[in-house]
Amino acid sequence: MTMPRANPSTLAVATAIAVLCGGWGFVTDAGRTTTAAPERTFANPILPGMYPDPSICRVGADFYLVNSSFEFFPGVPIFHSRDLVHWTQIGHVLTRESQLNLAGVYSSGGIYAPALRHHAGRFYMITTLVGSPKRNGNFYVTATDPRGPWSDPIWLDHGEHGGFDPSLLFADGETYYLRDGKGATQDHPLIFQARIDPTTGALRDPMKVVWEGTGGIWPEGAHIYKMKGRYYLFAAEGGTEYGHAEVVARAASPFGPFEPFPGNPILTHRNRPEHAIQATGHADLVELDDGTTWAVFLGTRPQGGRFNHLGRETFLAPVRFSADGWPTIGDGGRVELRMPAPALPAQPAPPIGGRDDFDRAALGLEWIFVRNPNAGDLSLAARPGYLRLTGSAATLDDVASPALVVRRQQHFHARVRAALDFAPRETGEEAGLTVRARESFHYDLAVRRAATGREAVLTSRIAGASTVVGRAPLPDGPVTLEIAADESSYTFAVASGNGAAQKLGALPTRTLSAEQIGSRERHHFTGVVIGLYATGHGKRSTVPADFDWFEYAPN
Ligand code: 6LW
Repeated sequence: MTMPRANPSTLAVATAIAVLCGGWGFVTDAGRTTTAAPERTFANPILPGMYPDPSICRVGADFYLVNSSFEFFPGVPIFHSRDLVHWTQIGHVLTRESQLNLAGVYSSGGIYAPALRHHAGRFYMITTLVGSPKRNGNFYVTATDPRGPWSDPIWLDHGEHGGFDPSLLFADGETYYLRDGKGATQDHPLIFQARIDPTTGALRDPMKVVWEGTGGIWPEGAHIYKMKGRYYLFAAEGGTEYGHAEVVARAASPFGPFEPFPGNPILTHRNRPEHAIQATGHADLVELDDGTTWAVFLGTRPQGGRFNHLGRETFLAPVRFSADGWPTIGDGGRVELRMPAPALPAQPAPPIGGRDDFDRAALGLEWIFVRNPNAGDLSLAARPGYLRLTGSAATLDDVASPALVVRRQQHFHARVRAALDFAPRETGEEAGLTVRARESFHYDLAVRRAATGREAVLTSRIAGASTVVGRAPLPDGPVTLEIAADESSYTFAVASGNGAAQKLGALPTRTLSAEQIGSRERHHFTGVVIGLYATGHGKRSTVPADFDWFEYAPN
């Protein structure tokens, strides 16, 4: 498949960055040095780790943002910010099985590309469920409080098959429902739209093709906005990898005809192969009271060449409009790891990571499960101060709900440790720490029982084949499991009692990259998660695994 040719943007950037949030020290005529307010900048990505397909909305001074969540439960993390830069997770949108049943959903299926909107006192989150043996398609849920509860799904498949990346526009007293749908070939879907009744989801018109994109593969992630007296249709194109881009078209009517911007794409790094940020696209916009417009979008930070293992992350950049009303994202479509910040009072968010002593009644919002968890596999109450996981028959290799709780790896450099009290009685009973990309790709640092006694074992599972990389006998008693991550490798170690950590081996990050996995599997849209697990390998464990604490320390 040929990637579309790059289309260099010819748009002149009209607005100087300094106008947005400037200030420089300068020497006055009198020789005194006056220091203006230092220029405020922010660091991209604004949400590091697996947070792709961001969608944003504003309610007064508050911003809310959601991301795709794939095979993970609860689904669709939701964040709040007041400065667009610092985000605090306030919950998940899909928290009940009646909203999200991931049984049988393959990894990198599940929940794709949500869109978040607010209208007349109500939040709407619309998304697609992919790969369920039961029911797939587009649906939305609503809430008056973004922290929940959110309603049960209102399905929008209307008897039609296909369609993904849905979005909503509330304008003109109407609710416009936009989504991808069938095109001439699978990788050239078309963008369809209809008006719907927002309370029932009923279509008020037949779905109609409103745009075909500019010719690149996978026109997707489309959103339509009413801005500056016109309807602007933004879409991603070029596939979600290194050819990714954002393009724009506009029309006088919400159903078009849409005129593409001659300077498209308005965001891409496909011509910057050496840049730290790659694969930029899939943007959503928000307008501020000061008249500025900002985009959140996905991007990756590949390591060691073109290998990204943290997944697609959320980035922020200003949107600038030319004199004739065409928008461009960043600096003529280019974005940076550090950019001038929005002119909003800074509102720092709690730091990412730290130690969880499992002393609270519920797990923190950073913890997620692979598919809907089985309640009997996990308890914070059975042994106060510990997270108790009881291994079920399911293993980490199965498309199932193993006794597994994970968090995203959000930093290239991190030290992850867990204290485990586990005395397996039978062969096959195992518990430990895993670095997971999907069922067929993960690294496990396990405690288990061998014929000779208890041991720590490091196993690498690559393309569905498991290899023991290191092992060490373990005396009885609690152990500390440790993973030291850097850009290129994970180093695994175990310590028992107060003893020194013993290294079991190091494994490459590259093997868990989207590029390496994607070359062997149908899709790989996710990034690495790290977490705690237990399994009985085909039968329920006779003893639980008690985790005293877990620490994720970026360094
Ligand atoms: C998302 C779509 C995409 O729905 O990946 O490749 C999907 N593009 O826009 C999952 O992130």
